[in-house]
Amino acid sequence: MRSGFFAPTDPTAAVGGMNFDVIINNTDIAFTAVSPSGFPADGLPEVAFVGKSNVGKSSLINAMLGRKRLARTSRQPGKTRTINFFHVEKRLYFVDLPGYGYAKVSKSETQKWGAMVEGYLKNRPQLKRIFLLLDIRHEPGANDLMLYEWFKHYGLPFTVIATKSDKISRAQLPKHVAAMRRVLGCDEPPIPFSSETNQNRDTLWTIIMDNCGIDML
Ligand SMILES: Nc1nc2c(ncn2[C@@H]2O[C@H](COP(=O)(O)OP(=O)(O)O)[C@@H](O)[C@H]2O)c(=O)[nH]1
Ligand SMILES: [Mg+2]
Repeated sequence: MRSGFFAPTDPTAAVGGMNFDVIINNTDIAFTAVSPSGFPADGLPEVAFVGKSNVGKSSLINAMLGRKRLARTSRQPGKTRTINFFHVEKRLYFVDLPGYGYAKVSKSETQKWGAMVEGYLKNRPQLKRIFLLLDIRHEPGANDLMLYEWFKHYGLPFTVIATKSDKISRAQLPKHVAAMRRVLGCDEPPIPFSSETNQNRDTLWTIIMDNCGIDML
Protein backbone atom coordinates (compact mmCIF):
# COMPACT_ATOMS: atom_id res chain seq x y z
CA MET A 1 0.00 0.00 0.00
CA ARG A 2 1.39 3.40 -0.90
CA SER A 3 1.13 6.34 1.37
CA GLY A 4 1.87 9.97 0.72
CA PHE A 5 4.65 10.04 3.22
CA PHE A 6 6.97 7.10 3.34
CA ALA A 7 7.82 5.93 6.85
CA PRO A 8 9.17 2.40 6.97
CA THR A 9 8.36 0.59 10.15
CA ASP A 10 10.16 -2.63 9.39
CA PRO A 11 11.58 -2.83 5.88
CA THR A 12 13.14 -6.18 6.72
CA ALA A 13 9.70 -7.71 7.06
CA ALA A 14 8.82 -7.65 3.39
CA VAL A 15 11.26 -10.27 2.16
CA GLY A 16 10.57 -10.54 -1.53
CA GLY A 17 7.00 -9.50 -0.86
CA MET A 18 6.11 -7.13 -3.67
CA ASN A 19 3.02 -5.08 -3.10
CA PHE A 20 3.07 -3.51 -6.54
CA ASP A 21 5.04 -3.55 -9.74
CA VAL A 22 6.29 -0.42 -11.47
CA ILE A 23 6.59 -1.31 -15.14
CA ILE A 24 9.02 0.79 -17.14
CA ASN A 25 8.29 0.92 -20.84
CA ASN A 26 10.67 3.64 -21.90
CA THR A 27 14.20 4.04 -20.62
CA ASP A 28 17.58 4.72 -22.13
CA ILE A 29 20.87 6.33 -21.37
CA ALA A 30 20.40 9.97 -22.24
CA PHE A 31 23.57 11.75 -21.11
CA THR A 32 27.10 10.70 -20.25
CA ALA A 33 28.90 13.51 -18.52
CA VAL A 34 32.25 14.30 -16.95
CA SER A 35 31.38 17.87 -15.96
CA PRO A 36 28.30 20.05 -15.37
CA SER A 37 28.22 21.19 -19.01
CA GLY A 38 27.17 17.64 -19.87
CA PHE A 39 24.30 17.41 -17.38
CA PRO A 40 20.71 17.60 -18.62
CA ALA A 41 19.24 21.09 -18.51
CA ASP A 42 15.54 20.22 -18.84
CA GLY A 43 14.90 20.37 -15.08
CA LEU A 44 13.31 16.92 -14.77
CA PRO A 45 13.62 15.44 -11.27
CA GLU A 46 16.64 13.24 -10.61
CA VAL A 47 17.52 10.48 -8.18
CA ALA A 48 21.16 9.48 -7.83
CA PHE A 49 22.84 6.22 -6.89
CA VAL A 50 26.26 6.08 -5.32
CA GLY A 51 28.40 3.45 -3.66
CA LYS A 52 31.61 1.56 -3.61
CA SER A 53 32.56 -0.25 -6.75
CA ASN A 54 31.01 -3.74 -6.90
CA VAL A 55 28.34 -2.91 -4.30
CA GLY A 56 25.62 -3.78 -6.81
CA LYS A 57 24.78 -0.34 -8.18
CA SER A 58 24.39 -1.28 -11.84
CA SER A 59 22.38 -4.36 -10.86
CA LEU A 60 20.07 -2.27 -8.69
CA ILE A 61 19.51 0.28 -11.46
CA ASN A 62 18.77 -2.52 -13.92
CA ALA A 63 16.37 -4.18 -11.45
CA MET A 64 14.57 -0.90 -10.77
CA LEU A 65 14.19 -0.26 -14.49
CA GLY A 66 13.34 -3.86 -15.34
CA ARG A 67 16.27 -4.19 -17.73
CA LYS A 68 18.98 -6.78 -17.95
CA ARG A 69 21.94 -4.79 -19.15
CA LEU A 70 21.09 -1.12 -19.41
CA ALA A 71 23.51 -0.11 -16.70
CA ARG A 72 26.48 -2.38 -17.14
CA THR A 73 27.29 -4.91 -14.46
CA SER A 74 30.79 -6.15 -14.27
CA ARG A 75 33.14 -8.18 -12.17
CA GLN A 76 35.85 -5.80 -13.23
CA PRO A 77 35.47 -2.93 -10.84
CA GLY A 78 36.24 0.64 -11.61
CA LYS A 79 34.94 0.87 -15.13
CA THR A 80 32.41 3.63 -14.88
CA ARG A 81 34.27 6.93 -14.94
CA THR A 82 31.40 9.11 -16.06
CA ILE A 83 28.12 10.32 -14.62
CA ASN A 84 25.37 8.56 -16.53
CA PHE A 85 21.81 9.87 -16.77
CA PHE A 86 19.08 7.37 -17.59
CA HIS A 87 15.86 8.80 -18.89
CA VAL A 88 12.91 7.04 -17.21
CA GLU A 89 9.61 7.39 -19.09
CA LYS A 90 10.90 10.87 -19.98
CA ARG A 91 9.68 11.95 -16.53
CA LEU A 92 12.78 11.64 -14.41
CA TYR A 93 16.44 10.66 -14.51
CA PHE A 94 18.27 7.90 -12.72
CA VAL A 95 21.78 9.20 -12.16
CA ASP A 96 24.53 6.61 -11.99
CA LEU A 97 27.50 8.11 -10.18
CA PRO A 98 30.92 6.50 -10.62
CA GLY A 99 31.94 3.98 -7.98
CA TYR A 100 34.76 4.53 -5.53
CA GLY A 101 37.05 2.60 -3.29
CA TYR A 102 38.75 0.14 -5.58
CA ALA A 103 42.43 -0.52 -5.35
CA LYS A 104 44.96 0.59 -7.96
CA VAL A 105 43.51 4.04 -8.26
CA SER A 106 45.92 6.93 -7.91
CA LYS A 107 45.40 9.83 -5.57
CA SER A 108 44.81 12.18 -8.49
CA GLU A 109 42.14 9.84 -9.87
CA THR A 110 40.43 9.80 -6.46
CA GLN A 111 40.56 13.59 -6.36
CA LYS A 112 39.06 13.73 -9.82
CA TRP A 113 36.28 11.42 -8.67
CA GLY A 114 35.60 13.65 -5.67
CA ALA A 115 35.50 16.83 -7.72
CA MET A 116 33.23 15.30 -10.34
CA VAL A 117 30.76 13.82 -7.84
CA GLU A 118 30.80 16.95 -5.69
CA GLY A 119 30.27 19.04 -8.80
CA TYR A 120 27.11 17.11 -9.44
CA LEU A 121 25.72 16.73 -5.90
CA LYS A 122 26.11 20.36 -4.91
CA ASN A 123 23.86 22.95 -6.50
CA ARG A 124 21.54 20.48 -8.16
CA PRO A 125 18.00 21.53 -7.18
CA GLN A 126 16.37 18.86 -9.35
CA LEU A 127 18.20 16.16 -7.38
CA LYS A 128 15.41 14.83 -5.18
CA ARG A 129 17.09 11.92 -3.43
CA ILE A 130 20.42 10.14 -3.22
CA PHE A 131 20.65 6.42 -2.58
CA LEU A 132 23.82 5.41 -0.79
CA LEU A 133 24.46 1.73 -1.44
CA LEU A 134 26.25 -0.46 1.09
CA ASP A 135 26.77 -4.22 0.94
CA ILE A 136 24.60 -5.82 3.60
CA ARG A 137 27.36 -8.29 4.45
CA HIS A 138 30.11 -5.79 5.21
CA GLU A 139 30.81 -3.01 7.64
CA PRO A 140 30.75 0.41 5.95
CA GLY A 141 34.26 1.47 4.92
CA ALA A 142 36.01 4.80 5.42
CA ASN A 143 34.81 6.16 2.07
CA ASP A 144 31.24 5.09 2.79
CA LEU A 145 31.29 6.85 6.14
CA MET A 146 32.84 9.95 4.64
CA LEU A 147 30.08 10.21 2.05
CA TYR A 148 27.45 9.53 4.68
CA GLU A 149 28.77 12.37 6.87
CA TRP A 150 29.11 14.63 3.86
CA PHE A 151 25.46 14.11 2.89
CA LYS A 152 24.39 14.86 6.44
CA HIS A 153 26.61 17.92 6.70
CA TYR A 154 25.14 19.45 3.55
CA GLY A 155 21.61 18.39 4.43
CA LEU A 156 21.21 16.37 1.25
CA PRO A 157 18.19 14.05 1.09
CA PHE A 158 19.50 10.50 1.11
CA THR A 159 18.51 6.94 1.92
CA VAL A 160 20.85 4.07 2.77
CA ILE A 161 20.32 0.83 0.85
CA ALA A 162 21.74 -2.49 2.05
CA THR A 163 22.44 -4.35 -1.19
CA LYS A 164 22.63 -8.07 -1.99
CA SER A 165 20.17 -8.96 0.76
CA ASP A 166 19.62 -12.39 -0.83
CA LYS A 167 23.17 -13.28 0.18
CA ILE A 168 22.21 -13.62 3.83
CA SER A 169 19.46 -15.66 5.39
CA ARG A 170 16.12 -14.21 6.22
CA ALA A 171 16.76 -14.86 9.92
CA GLN A 172 20.05 -12.92 9.80
CA LEU A 173 18.62 -9.93 7.94
CA PRO A 174 17.42 -7.82 10.91
CA LYS A 175 20.75 -8.33 12.65
CA HIS A 176 22.71 -7.08 9.65
CA VAL A 177 20.44 -4.10 9.17
CA ALA A 178 20.71 -3.20 12.86
CA ALA A 179 24.51 -3.48 12.77
CA MET A 180 24.74 -1.22 9.74
CA ARG A 181 22.42 1.27 11.37
CA ARG A 182 24.51 1.26 14.52
CA VAL A 183 27.80 1.83 12.69
CA LEU A 184 26.30 4.71 10.69
CA GLY A 185 24.36 6.07 13.62
CA CYS A 186 21.35 6.72 11.42
CA ASP A 187 17.77 7.25 12.52
CA GLU A 188 16.17 5.39 9.65
CA PRO A 189 17.10 1.76 9.14
CA PRO A 190 18.92 0.94 5.89
CA ILE A 191 16.59 -0.70 3.38
CA PRO A 192 17.60 -4.19 2.29
CA PHE A 193 17.54 -4.66 -1.48
CA SER A 194 18.19 -7.57 -3.79
CA SER A 195 18.47 -7.35 -7.54
CA GLU A 196 18.06 -11.13 -7.58
CA THR A 197 14.71 -11.31 -5.76
CA ASN A 198 13.67 -7.65 -6.22
CA GLN A 199 13.19 -7.37 -2.48
CA ASN A 200 12.01 -3.83 -1.68
CA ARG A 201 11.94 -2.73 -5.32
CA ASP A 202 8.47 -1.38 -4.54
CA THR A 203 9.76 0.37 -1.40
CA LEU A 204 12.42 2.18 -3.43
CA TRP A 205 9.91 3.14 -6.11
CA THR A 206 7.64 4.54 -3.40
CA ILE A 207 10.47 6.73 -2.14
CA ILE A 208 11.35 7.84 -5.67
CA MET A 209 7.77 8.66 -6.64
CA ASP A 210 7.10 10.52 -3.39
CA ASN A 211 10.29 12.55 -3.62
CA CYS A 212 9.91 13.35 -7.30
CA GLY A 213 6.21 14.08 -6.97
CA ILE A 214 5.23 11.68 -9.73
CA ASP A 215 2.97 8.66 -9.91
CA MET A 216 4.11 5.87 -12.19
CA LEU A 217 1.47 3.33 -11.20
N1 LIG B 1 23.40 -12.26 -5.15
C1 LIG B 1 23.41 -11.00 -5.58
N2 LIG B 1 24.44 -10.55 -6.34
C2 LIG B 1 24.44 -9.25 -6.74
C3 LIG B 1 23.40 -8.37 -6.39
N3 LIG B 1 23.68 -7.16 -6.92
C4 LIG B 1 24.83 -7.28 -7.59
N4 LIG B 1 25.32 -8.55 -7.49
C5 LIG B 1 26.59 -9.06 -8.08
O1 LIG B 1 27.66 -8.27 -7.60
C6 LIG B 1 28.61 -8.00 -8.63
C7 LIG B 1 28.76 -6.49 -8.82
O2 LIG B 1 27.51 -5.95 -9.26
P1 LIG B 1 27.42 -4.59 -10.07
O3 LIG B 1 25.96 -4.30 -10.21
O4 LIG B 1 28.24 -4.63 -11.33
O5 LIG B 1 28.11 -3.58 -9.04
P2 LIG B 1 28.57 -2.06 -9.25
O6 LIG B 1 30.05 -2.09 -9.48
O7 LIG B 1 28.25 -1.40 -7.95
O8 LIG B 1 27.81 -1.48 -10.39
C8 LIG B 1 28.07 -8.71 -9.89
O9 LIG B 1 28.71 -9.96 -9.97
C9 LIG B 1 26.59 -8.86 -9.59
O10 LIG B 1 26.02 -9.98 -10.24
C10 LIG B 1 22.32 -8.88 -5.58
O11 LIG B 1 21.36 -8.18 -5.22
N5 LIG B 1 22.38 -10.19 -5.21
MG1 LIG C 1 28.52 -0.52 -12.11
